[in-house]
Amino acid sequence: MKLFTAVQILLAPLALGAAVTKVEKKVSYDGYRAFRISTHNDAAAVSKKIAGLDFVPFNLDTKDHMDLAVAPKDVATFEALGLETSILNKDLGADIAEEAKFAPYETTTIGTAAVPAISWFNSYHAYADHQTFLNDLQGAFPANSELISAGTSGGGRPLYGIHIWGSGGKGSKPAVYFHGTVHAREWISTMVVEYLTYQLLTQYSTNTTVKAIVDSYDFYILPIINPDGFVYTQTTNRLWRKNRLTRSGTSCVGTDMNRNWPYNWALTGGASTDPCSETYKGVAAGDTAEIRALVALTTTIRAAQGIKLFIDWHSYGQYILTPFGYSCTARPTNQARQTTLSSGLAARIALSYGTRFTYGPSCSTLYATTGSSPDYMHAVATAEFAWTIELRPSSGTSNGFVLAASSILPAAIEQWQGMLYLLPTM
Ligand code: 0X9
Ligand code: ZN
Repeated sequence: MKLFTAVQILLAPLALGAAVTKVEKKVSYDGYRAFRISTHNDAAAVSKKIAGLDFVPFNLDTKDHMDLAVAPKDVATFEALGLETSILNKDLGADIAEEAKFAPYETTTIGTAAVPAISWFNSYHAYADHQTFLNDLQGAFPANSELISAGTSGGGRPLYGIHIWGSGGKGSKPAVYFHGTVHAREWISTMVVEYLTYQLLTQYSTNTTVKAIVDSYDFYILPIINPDGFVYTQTTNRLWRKNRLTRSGTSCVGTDMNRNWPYNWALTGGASTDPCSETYKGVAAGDTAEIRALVALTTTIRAAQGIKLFIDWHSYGQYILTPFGYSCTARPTNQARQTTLSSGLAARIALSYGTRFTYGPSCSTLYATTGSSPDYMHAVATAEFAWTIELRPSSGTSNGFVLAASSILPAAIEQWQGMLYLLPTM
């Protein structure tokens, strides 16, 4: 693990010349209409009917329903198919335009240091501002935090993050380890992970519960582990999921980093071998720059302190998913404890706004995945708990990945309340 100064992290994106090959036209979703189609356990039949239409699929678990956005030119044809549908959103482009109204970056002061203002959480933000946010936040709390970087992405961007510790001193406690934005389009995960970081640091000296939590664990938090994909969602295609790795022999770009971790990667059924698929697993386990760097960081943390809790923050669907993804029957040896804690977490999350989170083992609750991070973290990095949290919205509403900015704070507050239960209880 390398430590970076604020200046180095800020300047890093300027050194990207080699990765930028051509300027692509921004993808427009204006007039795209989002639908939910009931599939009644026969998604193949639905897929056959809509083949040939221009649409963007949203969900990977299509047993019950398929959510998708249909291009304006095909909406009438789609509606004439007579499928059992409901409209999720009339104009995806309009919501994307609304969501792109980023508020200017503002700071306030704590003592003499500039800290990002809480208004940060009123809108989404440009990639460069996310780096400034973390640099400024860390800069205000130098006594118990440091900036970290796991390394660099395929496009040369830093896999930056923050390490926070308490009264026991740096590196003295088991680790709580968070990853955000592995899937580029899941913008709410960036904001929620930043909010949790913000609360841990700004409340440490005033809130006894927070002090006890930070004194018990070393936090390693990386809000954007897929920076190349994230930047691409802001410059070119809001609904991009994978990283931006190009490979020989295909014009399709990107590997799904949540299918690339080196644990049971070779099993079939939980990922795609097609480079054009949204769940493309790569050619070999861990053959992306990001996963190689994150494996190294994880190995270091594990060796130094051990990992108590890992959470990979995603959207959407409102799920708390425990291992395993590779098998629907395999269970961790501490399954009973995993169930108690994930059910307790769901209950605590619901207390804030009534938001319902479904919990359970990931394969049997949602679908099979191979090479996903929680399987690796639990089985290889021996994290006691290694979960996926799929944030708002629920799978039954709205536009999925495009969540209105007015929902950022509620989505973050309910998770913070959840953490105030989970971290002292586990
Ligand atoms: O497919 C994924 O990687 C995650 N869902 S998302 O829509 N955010 O892409 C879910 C991973 C959870 N693991 C399993 N379902 N096995
Ligand atoms: Zn995801």
